[in-house]
Amino acid sequence: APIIRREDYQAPAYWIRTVDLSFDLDPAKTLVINKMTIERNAELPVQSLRLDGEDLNLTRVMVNGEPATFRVENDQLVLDALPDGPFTLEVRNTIAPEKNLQLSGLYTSGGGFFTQCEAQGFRRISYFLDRPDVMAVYTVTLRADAEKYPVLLGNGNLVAQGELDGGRHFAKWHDPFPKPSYLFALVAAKLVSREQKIVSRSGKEHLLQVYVRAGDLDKTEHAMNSLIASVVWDEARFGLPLDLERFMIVAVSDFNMGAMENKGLNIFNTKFVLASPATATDADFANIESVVAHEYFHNWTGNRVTCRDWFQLSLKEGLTVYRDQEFSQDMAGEASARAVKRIEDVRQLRQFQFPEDAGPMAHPVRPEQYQAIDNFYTATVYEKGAEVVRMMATLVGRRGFAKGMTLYFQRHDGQAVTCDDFAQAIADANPGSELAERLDAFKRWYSQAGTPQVTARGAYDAAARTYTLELAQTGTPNPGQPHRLPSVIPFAMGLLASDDGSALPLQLADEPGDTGTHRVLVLAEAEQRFVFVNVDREPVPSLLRGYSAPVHLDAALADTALLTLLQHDSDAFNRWEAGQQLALNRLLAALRGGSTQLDAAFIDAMRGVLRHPTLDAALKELVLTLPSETVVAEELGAEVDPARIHALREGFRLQLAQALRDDWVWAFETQAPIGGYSPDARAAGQRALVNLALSMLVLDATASGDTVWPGRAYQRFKDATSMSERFGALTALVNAHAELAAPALERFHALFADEALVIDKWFALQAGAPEPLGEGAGAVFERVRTLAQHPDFTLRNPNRARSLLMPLTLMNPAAFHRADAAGYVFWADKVVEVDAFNPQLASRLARSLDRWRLLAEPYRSAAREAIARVAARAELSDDTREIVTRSLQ
Ligand code: BAL
Ligand code: ZN
Repeated sequence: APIIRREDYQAPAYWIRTVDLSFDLDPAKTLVINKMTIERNAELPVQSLRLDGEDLNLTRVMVNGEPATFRVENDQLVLDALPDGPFTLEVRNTIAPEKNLQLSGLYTSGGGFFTQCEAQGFRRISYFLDRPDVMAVYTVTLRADAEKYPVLLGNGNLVAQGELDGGRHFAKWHDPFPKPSYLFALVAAKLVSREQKIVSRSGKEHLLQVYVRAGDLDKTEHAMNSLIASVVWDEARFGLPLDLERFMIVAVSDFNMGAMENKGLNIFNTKFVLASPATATDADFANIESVVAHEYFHNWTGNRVTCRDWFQLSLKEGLTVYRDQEFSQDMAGEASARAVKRIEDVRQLRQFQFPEDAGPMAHPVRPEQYQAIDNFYTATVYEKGAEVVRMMATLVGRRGFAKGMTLYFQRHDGQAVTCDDFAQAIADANPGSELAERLDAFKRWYSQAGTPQVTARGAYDAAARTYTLELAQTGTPNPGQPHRLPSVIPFAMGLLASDDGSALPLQLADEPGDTGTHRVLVLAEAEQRFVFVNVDREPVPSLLRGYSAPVHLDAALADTALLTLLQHDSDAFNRWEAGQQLALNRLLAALRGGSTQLDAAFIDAMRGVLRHPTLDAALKELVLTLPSETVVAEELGAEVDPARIHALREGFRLQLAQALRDDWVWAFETQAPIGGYSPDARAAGQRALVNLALSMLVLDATASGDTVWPGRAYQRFKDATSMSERFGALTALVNAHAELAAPALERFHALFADEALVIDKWFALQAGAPEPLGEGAGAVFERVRTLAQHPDFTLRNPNRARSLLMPLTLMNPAAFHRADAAGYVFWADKVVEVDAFNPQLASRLARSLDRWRLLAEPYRSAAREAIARVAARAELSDDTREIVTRSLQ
C-alpha cells in the first residue's frame, strides 16, 4: 500500500451534501442503493470524481437520473465528465455481509446485521468520499425480514416504519446532523432494550436505550446508569447537552474495537456493556463506566467537531480519553479515589505507551504518515494524546480549560478540524497563560515522538536557607530530524521537611512570600534552575506530582527520601510513585547482581502502608503491587532476559508474602467491604486489597506446602457472591499453581459455560498466569497451546482470540519469550492465520513483538526470525505488513 503523508493533505474535489441510502438486507446478498447530492469544490480546479470502494459488486451508476459513463480504477469509482453545478449521483451495489470476516463495513454476528465504519469501513458498504472532512446529512431506509430482524436501527431519528410484502418490514431514519461516513451505522437484529427517559437542563426529553440479546437484559443496568451519569456530567462540567431525541447503545459480540461512537447509535463490544455482579468483576464495571462515557462524550468531541483527516485522530481521541478520565475521577469522588484512578491511568501509559514510544511503531501524537490507518489507533494517539490535553488543562487551570472548550465549540461546531485548531482555541481563551505564551513550543507534543527524559537534582544550602532545583530535559529526535527541541513540561511539585514530612512553603527567589506548598513549575528550556528561598529545614522534593507530564523522571532520590514521600506526601500519586521507585530500585539492583533479598526497611515500609489506619484500600493495593515485568524491562533498556526478571520479581513477591503473612491475614479478615455488592470505587478498592491478600496467602502457603489457605481460597471461590470475589479466589489459586486450581477452573467453566465474556476470562487467566519457577517452567505456555485447541476457542471472535493470545504475548513475558522460540513460532502462526480473515485483529497481535530489539540472546535472534517469517509471506494484509516491516527496519 502507498504511504499516506500528512503534508500531502488536500481538500476534497467534491462535497457530498446529502445521502439517501437504502438497504435490502440479506446475509448473502444485500442490495445497497446510494443516492447522493454532490457539489464540486469550487476552490479547486475541475477534476474527476473518485469514490472509494472495497469488495463491492457494482451494478449501476446514474447521474441526474441518467445512466452515466464511469470506470473503476484501483478500487475507486471514477467519473470524468460531470455537470458543473450540483448533481445527484446514484450508485447501486451488492455486498455479502455474512462473508465479511474483517468486521469492517456491514457484517453479520449472532444472526444480526451490524456495522463498523471507522476508519474506512464505509467504502466496504458503498462507493463514497470516505474521508472525515466530507460531511453529509443521511437518510437511511432499512428493509429486512421482520421475524429474523425485528429491530431496525439507524443514526438520528426514526421517521417512518411499517410492513412490507413477503414478511419483510422497513424503518426509515434521518440524522439531522451532517456527519462523516465513519460515523454511519445500522443495526438489524433480534434484540431487546432497556429504556430510560431523561430530561436535560433545557427541559428537552430524550430517550436512552441499551439494546442486547434477549438473555442479557439483566446485565444492562450498569451501562444505562453510566450513560445517564455521562449525560449529566457533560452538561454540568462543560455545558454540553445531548443533541438528539434518542440515544442508543447496541451490544454485539463480534467487534474489533471496544466500542464506536456512531451518531446517536453507539455500537459496543458486549465486553463494555454487559455486567451483573455474578458475571463481571469490579474492573469490568469500571471499564464499562468509562467506555460508555467515552463514546457518549465523542458526540461533541468527535462528532459535532470532527477530524479534518486521520492524522488528526488524537484531536478527538486524546481529548475524549482526557474527558472520560476526568469523568471517572469525578465519579470516584474523594481526592484519594481520584488519585487511584490517576495511578491506574499512568500504569496503563507506562505499560503500553512507553514501550510503543521507544519501539519501531513510535510516532508523534499527530502521526506524519501511515500505510494502514487502523494501525494508528494506538496508545500514543489515545493515552499520550490525553496527557497532552491534560497538560494544557494544567497550564490554563480548570476554569481556563472550560473556557477554551467553549471557544472551541463556538469556532468549530459542525466542522472537520485539526489538532492545531484545538490548541489555538484553548490558548486564545486564556491570553497571558503559560500555554498562550508558549503555544508553538507546547505544540511540539503533537509533532515529536518519544518520551522525554527529565533529570532533577536538588541541593539544600542550610546557611543560605535555599533549595536549588535543577531540571534538565533530553530525548531522541524523530527519525530524519537532527535535534529534538525542548518540550513545555508542566512540573507540579512540593517540598516536604525531611524530619517530619510536613509541607514546606515554596517561595522562589524573586517572589514575595506565601506562595503555598504546591505549585506547577514550567520547564520549557533544555535546562532550568529554580531557587527556593526561606527554606528553614532540609527538604525532600516531591516532584512531578499527579504525574503532571508524560516523561521519564530521574530524580535519583535516596531511599530515605523515598520513604519520607511514601509516608507523608500529601500527593497520593507520589506516595505510590515513591513505593514503586523503592521496589524498582531493588529489582534493578538485583538484576545487576545485587541482593535478591528484600531489606527490612522496604518490608517495614510496605507493612506500614498495608496497616495504615486511614489510607484507601485501593491505594494500598496499588502500592503493594510490584512494578510489572514490562515496566522493569523498559527501565533496563537493553539485554532483557524475561525469565530472569520474572524469577526475581516472583522471588520478591514471595518474600513479601512471607514477611507480611500476619498482615495479609489481618487484611483478608478485616478489610472487606460491608453489605451487598456495589461497584463503587471504595468497595472495589477494598475487594482488590482483600484479593491481593488472599493471593499472597495462597502463594506463601503453596510454597511451604501448607494447605489451609488454598483450601480457604477454594471455599471462597465456591461460596462467592460476586464475580470479583470468585475470580479473585480463582486467580489466587491459579497464579500460585495450587493443586486446587485445576478443579476450580473446571468448576468455573461449567458454571459459566453459557457466558461468553466469563469464558473469555477463563482463557485469559490461564494465559496470563505466572510461569512456574524451576522444574515446572514452561507449563503456562504449554497450557496455552492446549487451550488453543479447546472446543470453546476460536480465532473468529475477536474477544475470544484476544483472551488467549494477548495475555500470553503482551502481558506474560516469561511464558512467551522462551529460549526454544516456541512462543514466537506460536505467535507467527496465529498472526498469519488471523491475517487471512481479520487484518485489524492480526496487526494488533503482530505488535506483541515490537520490543524484540530489547531482548538478550537467544531471544532476540529468534524473535527477529519469527517476524521475518511473517514478513516473508506474499499474502499479507497492508495492516500486518506495515507492522512487521517497521519492526524489522
Ligand atoms: N473511535 C473508535 C472507538 C473509540 O475510540 O471510541
Ligand atoms: Zn474514542
